[in-house]
Amino acid sequence: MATTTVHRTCPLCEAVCGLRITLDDDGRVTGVRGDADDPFSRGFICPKGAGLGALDGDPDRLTVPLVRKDGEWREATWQEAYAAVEEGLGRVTAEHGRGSVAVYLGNPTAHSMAGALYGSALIRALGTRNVYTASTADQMPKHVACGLMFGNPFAIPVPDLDRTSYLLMLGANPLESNGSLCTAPDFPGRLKALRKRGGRLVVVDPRRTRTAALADEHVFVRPGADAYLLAGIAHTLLAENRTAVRVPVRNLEELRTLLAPFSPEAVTDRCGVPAEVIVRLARELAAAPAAAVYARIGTCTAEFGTLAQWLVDVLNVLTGNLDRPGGAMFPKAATEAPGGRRKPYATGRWHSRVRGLPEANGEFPVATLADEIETPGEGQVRALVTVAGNPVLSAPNGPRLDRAFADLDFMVSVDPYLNETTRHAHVILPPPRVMQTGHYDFALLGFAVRNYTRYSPPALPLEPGRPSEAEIMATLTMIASGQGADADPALVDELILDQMLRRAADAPGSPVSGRDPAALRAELTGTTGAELRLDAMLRLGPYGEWSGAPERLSLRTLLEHPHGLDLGPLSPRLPEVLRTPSGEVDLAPGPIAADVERLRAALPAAPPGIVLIGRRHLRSNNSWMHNVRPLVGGSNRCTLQINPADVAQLGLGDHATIRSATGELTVPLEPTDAIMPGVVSLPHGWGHHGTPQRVAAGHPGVNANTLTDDTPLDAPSGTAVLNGVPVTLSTPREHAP
Ligand SMILES: Nc1nc2c(c(=O)[nH]1)N[C@H]1C(S)=C(S)[C@@H](COP(=O)(O)OP(=O)(O)OC[C@H]3O[C@@H](n4cnc5c(=O)[nH]c(N)nc54)[C@H](O)[C@@H]3O)O[C@H]1N2
Ligand SMILES: Nc1nc2c(c(=O)[nH]1)N[C@H]1C(S)=C(S)[C@@H](COP(=O)(O)OP(=O)(O)OC[C@H]3O[C@@H](n4cnc5c(=O)[nH]c(N)nc54)[C@H](O)[C@@H]3O)O[C@H]1N2
Ligand code: SF4
Ligand SMILES: [Mo]
Repeated sequence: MATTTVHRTCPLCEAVCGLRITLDDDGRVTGVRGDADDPFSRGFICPKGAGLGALDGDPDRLTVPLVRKDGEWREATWQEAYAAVEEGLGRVTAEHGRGSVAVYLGNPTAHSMAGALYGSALIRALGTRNVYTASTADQMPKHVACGLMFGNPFAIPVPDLDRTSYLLMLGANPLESNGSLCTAPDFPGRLKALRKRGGRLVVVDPRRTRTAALADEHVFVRPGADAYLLAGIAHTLLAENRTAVRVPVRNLEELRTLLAPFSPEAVTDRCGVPAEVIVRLARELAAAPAAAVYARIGTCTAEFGTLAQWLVDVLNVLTGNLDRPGGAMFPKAATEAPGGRRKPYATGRWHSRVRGLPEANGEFPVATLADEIETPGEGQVRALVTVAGNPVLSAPNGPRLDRAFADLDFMVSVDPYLNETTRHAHVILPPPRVMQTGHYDFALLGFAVRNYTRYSPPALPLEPGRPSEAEIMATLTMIASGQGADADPALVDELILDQMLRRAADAPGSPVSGRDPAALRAELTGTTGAELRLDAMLRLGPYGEWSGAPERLSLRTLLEHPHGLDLGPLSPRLPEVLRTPSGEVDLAPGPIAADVERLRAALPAAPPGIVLIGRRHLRSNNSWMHNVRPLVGGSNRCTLQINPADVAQLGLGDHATIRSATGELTVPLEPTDAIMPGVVSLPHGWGHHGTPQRVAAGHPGVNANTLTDDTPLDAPSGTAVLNGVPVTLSTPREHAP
């Protein structure tokens, strides 16, 4: 049988690896390998990428829309499904107003063109403030910290992995996750290269992970206490006069005052790291020729997540490593929008109805979505739109959301699967296969450790009448804005293009200043609205054809380079990227200073008994790859890791009942001395009950978010506390001797 070979970016995680994929005559994927000609990933591939064919061809993926009436699912045409959405959303907004519709955008929207290009248009068209995403179970603390320090929540420095000589990594396990907010294909190889060139890697984690095993040093930390450890390091740098600030800053003296209570001796009991280790880490960071501090999910979804993220970059600034090669640097993405005004970054511009929680980046905490659905009154959420999300398994107190969703008047989900969340929808709109979908990493290339760009056009055409996910999103936008399901979805793109080009032509310093927007529009190429918009962003971007940059990037250039284009190592970008009113890095912004008071107040608190944390597995991806046979089984299991000393002390057998403030589960134990005593770890994304996903149903596991509490939050960002959850363990009745 004949085969076709295509080269495309893997859409499954943040590492953006290039893949070489073979397809047979029927369009089935017959083989997936790393793309050796991709200048960034250079042939790297992980088991998930290798399983892309199985995922793409999963017979349990939906191929037509489903509509649910009187508890019965029925296959529907696209016209019928859209009409049902129009009726359902129309009914709820007519009765309860636009604010009664909530929207939840899940993790894959950060990987898809549809999510990047139409997510905010849909939100605007819905005209609601009930906006929720996976970010408040993830990286929102980093956005808030960077918004306050740099004036731009998306100006997130990344470790310059390939040139650093010292990397202090906290709460990240890239040997399983392949990296996050640090786009680096072959992260494991890049870490090995760091050590090979004489650099030092220190990993801080309550578990001795595979990443920790590869490091020069592993430091155990009490869950949720990273902010204390980082404050202790910063305190030491200041106390020992080991600072070398090289960027414009304000509030250095204020910082000194804020950190005064957090000497290594003061924080050691709270974070579980010996004072002499804290002092040594500070001295090593200060002495390294180039060093970077990098912290991820384990430090974000924690009680003091925003403070930890702030302290990470405080350390990068104090050691002179912010914005210098080998330190923590700001990438320059090919689609970065030009310009941007200086203005104060603020959260809490509006507040949630029930708990009065501040918005951050225009979102409310996902931890309060159930409150907004369950609590009657003016503004109660009665309808929900979910796109690429599975909050029943991914949000804190998931079972409560499960019950709340069952009570909605209307719900529509854009998702390829009927799963734990979408089973509550009245309409499911399935996007087409990965191979039928164009791919550009608008979000992730902004966090890449080398400047790089690559576009993957669809490898296969759509079946006649089948919309792309971009068209599904554009149609939902049309419905939400009142133009109706029959309106041409391409109008959404034309409207956005018109605004973008007009703004560029009007901006005084812009490379196309004074040009006719219609003439600019006529220069654009692309076969879809998404491609036209990508073309416009590339041309206006820092390497763009219209910007007069030597790379002269446009969609055409990217199509001519199917393996991607290297745009060089990261280069210093300050003060250009700063958007603070002062034009300086703010080391002690007001909301941070206020939250430090919370940190100080909790300093003497005795650490609770046993606490729960999460973990990831290389062959898993949040909740939605457990139906791919090659990826499940073996060590990819939903077990509770526990230190053997705790097993003995609690007299446990091979299972335990684990209880928290919100729920209880019975789980198989996996004793291992790789985890600290007093800490247990359960992966999230499991608990597959009541879905027709046949492989997943065969090994359901349990929903770790039964145990995570939706009440405590990282105050400044509204992020859920998924790590460091107090629990108790006992022998299950049915397992008692
Ligand atoms: N294979 C795989 N890859 C993935 C995903 C997946 O599910 N599977 N998910 C993707 C997503 S959505 C994301 S956001 C990224 C996340 O990418 P990473 O941030 O690298 O995530 P994890 O692998 O969970 O590593 C987090 C580590 O934090 C540790 N930890 C827990 N609590 C604490 C704490 O309080 N302090 C410290 N210092 N450490 C703590 C855990 O033991 C764990 O080793 O991964 C992405 N990639
Ligand atoms: N306890 C605990 N909970 C956690 C975490 C943790 O570490 N511990 N991690 C948190 C993190 S970092 C994250 S990002 C969240 C993730 O939270 P969510 O985004 O809510 O959950 P996912 O499991 O990623 O669900 C993705 C959904 O998108 C669908 N999907 C896949 N591809 C596509 C596509 O191309 N288009 C569309 N429309 N849909 C698609 C899948 O079928 C699935 O239903 O979970 C969070 N929850
Ligand atoms: S590391 Fe991520 S991007 Fe690379 S092949 Fe694996 S899943 Fe795909
Ligand atoms: Mo995430």
